[in-house]
Amino acid sequence: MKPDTLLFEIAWEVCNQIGGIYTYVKSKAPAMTDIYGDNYFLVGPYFHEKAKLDFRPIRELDNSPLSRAILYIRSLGYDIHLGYWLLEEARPRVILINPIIPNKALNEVKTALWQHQEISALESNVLLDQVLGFGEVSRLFFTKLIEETDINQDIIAHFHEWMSAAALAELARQQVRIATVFTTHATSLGRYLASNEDQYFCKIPTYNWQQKAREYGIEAQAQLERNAAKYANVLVTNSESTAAECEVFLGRKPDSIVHSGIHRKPGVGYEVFEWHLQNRQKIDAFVKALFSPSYQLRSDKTLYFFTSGRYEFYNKGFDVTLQAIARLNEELVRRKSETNVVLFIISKQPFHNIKPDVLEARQRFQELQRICKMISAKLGPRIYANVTGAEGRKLPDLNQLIDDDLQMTWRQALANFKRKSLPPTTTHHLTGQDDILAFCQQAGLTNNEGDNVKVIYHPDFIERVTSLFSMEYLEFVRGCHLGVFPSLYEPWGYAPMETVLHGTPVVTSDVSGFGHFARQAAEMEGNNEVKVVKRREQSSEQAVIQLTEIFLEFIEDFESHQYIPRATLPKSVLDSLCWSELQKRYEENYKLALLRYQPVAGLY
Ligand code: 1S3
Repeated sequence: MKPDTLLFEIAWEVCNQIGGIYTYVKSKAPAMTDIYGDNYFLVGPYFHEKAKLDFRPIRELDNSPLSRAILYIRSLGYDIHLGYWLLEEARPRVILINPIIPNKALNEVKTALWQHQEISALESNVLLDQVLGFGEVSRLFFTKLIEETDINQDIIAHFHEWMSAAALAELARQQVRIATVFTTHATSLGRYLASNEDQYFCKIPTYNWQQKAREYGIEAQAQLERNAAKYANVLVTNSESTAAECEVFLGRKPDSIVHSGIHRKPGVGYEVFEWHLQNRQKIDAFVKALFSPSYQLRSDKTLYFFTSGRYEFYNKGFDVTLQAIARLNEELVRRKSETNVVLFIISKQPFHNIKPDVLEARQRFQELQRICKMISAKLGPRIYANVTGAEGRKLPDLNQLIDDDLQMTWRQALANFKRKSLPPTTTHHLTGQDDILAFCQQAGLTNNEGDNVKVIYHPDFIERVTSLFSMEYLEFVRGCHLGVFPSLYEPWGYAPMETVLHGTPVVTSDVSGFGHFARQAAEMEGNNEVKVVKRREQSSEQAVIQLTEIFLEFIEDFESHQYIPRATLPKSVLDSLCWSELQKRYEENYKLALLRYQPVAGLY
């Protein structure tokens, strides 16, 4: 590849976290900026509230072709931003495009879509309109950029998922001088069918994509996705099972399968255990803050389970996790077990605000911690001062050492730290009905003192700055005891992968690309760290039974002190999942795209 090749990666989740593609672009950026430097750009949608978190705009544009293309787009009245994505490990340059365009322009886009690709977008929805708006502005941007650049300069546009790729077919039709790669991380039909059709995976080869798209009301979306796959110079996906969907739903066999990777190998051995302990203490503090005003929950008898991911209740297996956890509770209560489990559910749902009760409990707990520190600071010297000859072996009566002021402060802090109601099951006030909350209510998972299982639903992704835990997501993962991901549809599966790679035991499913891969690799090396729930051919009920058994086994190991708190994967598996390795596969695909790209007339 020529050293001055420009590479653009376009994804709906750049600076916009929704699901796994966010983790994909974020974790890949450091490797890509290392290789391409200033010639590497990420392109995503501009949403003001999200962009203000970690996007730093570049206000002064130079006279480069890229700046000229940006100024041109602005002169057309569209909203486009150039800046940096402030990631921990890299600062990739980012172009954010406001996907909301004026109605007149949107209608023209829809007319062209019908005329050139016979896709009807009349029955639109908010997402589809935004996707088309984003597509149009990105098409104009790339077209102008090519006009402004030297004819010998290679330019590659790598699109991810249908939402970012509405421009792709039109760029091909207009023979714009740009090599294109399309990576589909899932298929639209797969997302719908997996949770609505029995035996979905067995039936994939029999489906008629058009009929199913019509049935589920996603024709325009499915057609856009199909055309992106059809007209990309190279088609890539992330696992064998998504490749099978591509052939049936997108009408094209992928040129290559590249797994989704991680930035760098996490630590191993003792340090992993240390990190677990440190982070677990932070989770302990959060749980204490939430539960102690109602009743005591002993940290040494409590296990932290969690599930996380895009809010797809059935696809991500939230239903199976909740049902299994409810059965686990019944069984632990029946056994009069002393072990408690707190299940955290981390996802993203619209909410009004964090519950004031939760913020207050956290603040009061911090106040209590401060007072405890103050008491110990005062008590220490008083204890030394009371050490005398023969009596020195006995600990003095501590109550005698606490003066009235300290007693009073302590009592006041405790008095404030009481609540008559149960600890909340959700940390935020949600804006609407929610399947997770509805299930917890109906199953009686409402954090009663007599129940062994408690639930904390955090309907926002964890970021150190905004989250209630005051920790990064991966620190939270490290502090937990078990990650639970019995997905029904999971083309790859970042959440289970990141969990086990950061040393936390994990349950995934046999439909997860990662689950399948890890199991195969681990079995070869006689390693059994990744537990797999069967979802491909088993009913949900059978999956619930299997998961409940896995939970119980885990707890029995914990109670008999046989539980090994940290998980590992074989080194060969870890190495092969780093972007530094996987990126080489993309280099091959980029070369292929450049080779294949040639402006052929009469493409349509
Ligand atoms: C998709 O993100 P999702 O959570 O919507 O892409 C991820 C990255 O390739 C993949 O891990 C996941 O299974 C897909 O579902």
